[in-house]
Amino acid sequence: MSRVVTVGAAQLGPIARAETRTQVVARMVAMLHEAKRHGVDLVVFPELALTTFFPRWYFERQEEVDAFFEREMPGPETKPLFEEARTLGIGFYLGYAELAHEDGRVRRFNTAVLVDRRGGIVGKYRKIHLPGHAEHEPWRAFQHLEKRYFERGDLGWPVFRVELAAGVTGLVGMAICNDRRWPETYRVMGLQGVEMILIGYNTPVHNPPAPDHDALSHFHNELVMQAGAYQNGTWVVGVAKAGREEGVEQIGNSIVAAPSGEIVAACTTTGDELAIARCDLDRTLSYKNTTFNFARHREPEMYGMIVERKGAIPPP
Ligand code: ING
Repeated sequence: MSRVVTVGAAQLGPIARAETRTQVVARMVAMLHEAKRHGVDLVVFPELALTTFFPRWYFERQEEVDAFFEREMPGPETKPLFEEARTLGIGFYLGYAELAHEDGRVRRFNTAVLVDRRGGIVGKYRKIHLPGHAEHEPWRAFQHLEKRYFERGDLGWPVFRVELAAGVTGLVGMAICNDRRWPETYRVMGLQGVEMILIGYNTPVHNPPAPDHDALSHFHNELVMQAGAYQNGTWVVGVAKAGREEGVEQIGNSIVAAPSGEIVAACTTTGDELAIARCDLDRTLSYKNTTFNFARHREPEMYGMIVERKGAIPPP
């Protein structure tokens, strides 16, 4: 018995600030067609895939920031992507900046949606781990103002039961960029039986507060997703917005990690590139039923500190 979903990690190269959503959507539609030629069922695009990674800049005026946000999904410029995907029978993950009117106020999230093979939005996730800082820090070569421009996500990490390929239904979850560095992200979905986690990211090579980590950016990228996959018996698909974008070098290194933790597909450029993997969802079972049989082996009574304590408190 096997339940194979053919996945396309659709890495995007740089998106210039001046590039329009229509131009970016055209690049994505071209990747959907390449994916179709290779029998791909599900395509994963990066985080904030419709615009340049604008948190690298400090903006005085909110209107300048809001120009990077979507007020509806799909909207006029993204509808062609949804329609083409539906025509091709391909589902996809799309990261974008969401501006919503909820609870009587404007809310701004770093969001991803899961669209099924019929072009319908079947899942939404709003980024919970927002890295960087909230105030302008001119000492940095470039800013990372996600804590300024986005609210913390309020949807948790839901897992969705979706028909991912003809006759193949699977349990899919989503995360965004910095989420992938935190084990809790994977475990919350693992505790819902997740079989495939989709993660888009924009990761600068250089991290101003820790330049000594720069040389390890690929190692850390792979380490966290391989670990998350293995420790929760799930497939993990990580997809970059890559390359030198408005003067900032961002890693590519998009990968597909199997439940074993092995990397089974990878991009090797920093441009628009499709890495393809045949993912048998039943390969999760040998991990979920043995080593990581949570119901049999976990000891949550001993884990209280993980949710009760935010920062580390060493002994006196
Ligand atoms: N980007 C980066 C990420 O978590 C970062 C931020 C870079 C954190 C390097 C630590 C080291 O991949 C986003 N968008 O979260």
